[in-house]
Amino acid sequence: MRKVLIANRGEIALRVIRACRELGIASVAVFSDADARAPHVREADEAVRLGPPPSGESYLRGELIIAAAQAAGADAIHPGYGFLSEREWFARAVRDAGLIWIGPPAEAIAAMGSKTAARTLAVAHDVPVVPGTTTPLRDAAEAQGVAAEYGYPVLLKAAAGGGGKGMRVVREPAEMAAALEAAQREAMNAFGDDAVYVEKYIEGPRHVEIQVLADAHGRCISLGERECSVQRRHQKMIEEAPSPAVSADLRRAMGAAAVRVAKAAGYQNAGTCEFLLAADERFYFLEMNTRIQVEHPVTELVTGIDLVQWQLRIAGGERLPFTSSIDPRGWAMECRITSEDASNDFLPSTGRIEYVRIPGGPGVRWDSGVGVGSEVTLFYDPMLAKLIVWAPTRAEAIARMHRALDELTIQGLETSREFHLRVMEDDEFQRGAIDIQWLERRLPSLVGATAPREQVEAAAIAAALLAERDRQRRTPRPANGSPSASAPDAAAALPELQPWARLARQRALRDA
Ligand code: MV4
Repeated sequence: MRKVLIANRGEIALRVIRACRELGIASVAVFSDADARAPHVREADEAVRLGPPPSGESYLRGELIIAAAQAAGADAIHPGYGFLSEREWFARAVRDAGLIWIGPPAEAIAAMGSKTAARTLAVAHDVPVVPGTTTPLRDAAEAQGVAAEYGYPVLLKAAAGGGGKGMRVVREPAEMAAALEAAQREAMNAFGDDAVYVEKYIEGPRHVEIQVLADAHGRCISLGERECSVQRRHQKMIEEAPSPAVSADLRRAMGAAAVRVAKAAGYQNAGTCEFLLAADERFYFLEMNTRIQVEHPVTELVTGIDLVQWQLRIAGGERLPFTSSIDPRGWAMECRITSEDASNDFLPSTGRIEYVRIPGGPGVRWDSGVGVGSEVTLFYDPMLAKLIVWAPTRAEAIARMHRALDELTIQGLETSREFHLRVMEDDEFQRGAIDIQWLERRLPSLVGATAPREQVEAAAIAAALLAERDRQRRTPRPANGSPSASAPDAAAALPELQPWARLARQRALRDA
């Protein structure tokens, strides 16, 4: 493999470019008009324009992307995540065009695309799934019959689903007919397929997923789990590896189950098996994600294995040199820094990034697709960057993440930085007492909380400025002007405590 086209944008495009460079492979970026000056375009060896900003006219134009790869003389395509990464037809079209697809075979994508087919495959290979059906429900009466067998509550799910679309919790028989109709309608709208099946509803589980790597020579290993329970409306906000809820024995069992599913699907390349982990330590296979995931860096930091490099090497035919599954070392945590205002129901924020201070120091990794001058629009995902840390223990990883978030400054738009700081300060989060409902439950106290350190710092700075104003009033001003001449102005802004506190932190503490 000599040249790879990256059919994506933002941080993951940069991540792939970096892996290519380390392996001596040339890179070709693609871009929409919104991204003409984006970092991934500047970093790649070459770049090809796709079209106008909307994804449907740029990053989702598979045929155009394949033509661009051929014109550039690329011999492979890496799809990143999202966009075309899990489209069976695209994987097939890339292969049919004589290019290497850096991902699983189209057949493996297809095998995992239907949730009911994936369940059937899991059951056939002794992998636990949530009790339920594997065939589409005909009507409410049939659904009620199944629910009576497993006991309420149950969950109706779209067979073609994923991401929570077409899901309905049903707590009693009387709710069934309306819920089934709603789930079928939503499934038809989202996937063009109204097949809905039913499962027992698991209350308050964790979302734990297993990273696997499979080569083209029959070797498949687990790289352990990621804990992804801190999410809101199916958008993950914080991920970590390992999971505070997973023992070495449980890791072995879940890893073995994930490898069985992957092997049964004829899987190759990097993939992830999603599980629900119940409070009683039972785990249930949900689905397999047939792509590199946003949160892959936490696995890289605890295993020392470069997953994106291995994606490229596996696609090039190399054998995995690891003879067994890999155990984690230390603790890694990732915060997805998004352009959202957590104090305003995560309202997306847009604008030009005016200033960035990137955290650094021991154990800190910053995977970002934006920089000063980047325009953040509503065309794409609001994730600006991933802040990832490693430390020997979970408590030290949390302290390090807090320190790194504290160093981070992004000016020009609202970001999730303060939300993430509040989570790091939360006692339940610190105890690892999280599940998939935790964030929704905890949000009021998280965003309502005062920022203890920032308030104290703001008060300290205010006191210093007032003292300086008093001093200046008592001392004659030097003829050439004094550097603290602006102190009275700043002090006058005191009534606006919140914005002022932020400015005071950023300007006075940092740049003075
Ligand atoms: C479940 C469940 C509880 N019980 N299945 C959400 C999306 C899809 N991947 C499966 N999902 C769930 N399936 C049963 N039988 C709860 C969820 C769920 C969830 C799962 C993982 C991560 C976040 C979630 C948020 C809400 C619901």
